[in-house]
Amino acid sequence: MDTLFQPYRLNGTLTLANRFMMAPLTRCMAGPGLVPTEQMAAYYARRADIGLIISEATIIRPDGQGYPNTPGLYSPEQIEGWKQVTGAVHAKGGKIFAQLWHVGRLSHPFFHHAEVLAPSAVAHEGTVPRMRELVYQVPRALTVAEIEQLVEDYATAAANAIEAGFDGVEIHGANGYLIDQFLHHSSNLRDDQYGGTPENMSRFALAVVDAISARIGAERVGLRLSPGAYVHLAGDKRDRAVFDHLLAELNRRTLAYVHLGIFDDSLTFDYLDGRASDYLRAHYDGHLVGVGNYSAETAAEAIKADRFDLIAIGRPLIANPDYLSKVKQAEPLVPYADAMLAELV
Ligand code: FNR
Ligand code: 8K6
Repeated sequence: MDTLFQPYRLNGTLTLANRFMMAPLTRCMAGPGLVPTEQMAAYYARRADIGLIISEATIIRPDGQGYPNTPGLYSPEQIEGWKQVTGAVHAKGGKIFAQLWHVGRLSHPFFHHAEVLAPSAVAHEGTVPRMRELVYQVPRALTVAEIEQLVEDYATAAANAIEAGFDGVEIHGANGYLIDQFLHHSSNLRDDQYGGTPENMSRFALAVVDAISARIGAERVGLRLSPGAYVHLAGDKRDRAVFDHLLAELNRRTLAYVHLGIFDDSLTFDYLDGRASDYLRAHYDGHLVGVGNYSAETAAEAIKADRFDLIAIGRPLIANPDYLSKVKQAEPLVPYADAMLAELV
């Protein structure tokens, strides 16, 4: 357990106070204009003793929205709002990255009165959570020019994050959202340079990584990935070759870290020969962040067994703003319950 509380050097720019990260947690509490609020600043500041906070997923532009009241990073007002958050976290000695998000086909015109865009015209079957009357639509397939514009918009949002005082950004490439939709065969049916082969299917993710790295420095960039499809899209055994290629390419770059996107890391995937975390460890050479139903104890065991380097904690940090001090002092934790999502504590 002691190792978890020791500082951890990510690179020449970033050393974390400990090996805990706050997992990105959508809370749907942004104010009008999708501007972060004072309450959000106080919520994050209460958790500033965590080595690195990853913000709730934050949309890079209006058509990236898929849930009500998720914050953005594209307007001057949003940048100002985030300054309160980053300022409050820094005042308590913490570090915070912004998670950059576009939901692709999981958007709905309800939010932005524009088209729903995705790699291919394949709908996700279902309805928007918390807004069950909204059925997911068949998206329009992006043109190459629109894909290039999206890459540019990700880079602009990353620059906005730095302007807003964030220590870096985590690219949300996981959980079946836009970037992940390019990486899986069930949602990417393209036959141009963005589909059809592992190299082509990885192209968008790598273009976003490279554009953001060029803008703010790779040492300030993390990437979240879900090599095992488990939510919002179906897996396909051919996806394995896509992630093999993507991770080999990422090994030639120097990102701050790769972070698994999953809810429960005990899940196994046939086409990954087991857990997604073990697959990432075997194929990615850089710092790896584990996540998914871990306690501090089970995380410490996993880190000792060299299964990953850092641990992201999600639901327990919703239930326990003082998670770190409780764990340190071996005090009991308040169990998480979905009802806690109604309030920012
Ligand atoms: C999440 N998760 C999530 N993941 C992500 O990449 N971006 C996000 O905005 C969110 N939002 C979110 C909201 C809520 C309410 C939950 C419960 C989860 C997934 C989260 O980061 C994490 O992977 C899981 O919660 C698993 O970790 P724990 O909770 O078992 O520690
Ligand atoms: C990423 C956007 C999230 C929007 C809010 C989600 C609220 C989720 C409540 C979480 C409960 C966790 C249950 C595990 C889900 C497994 C996924 C297959």
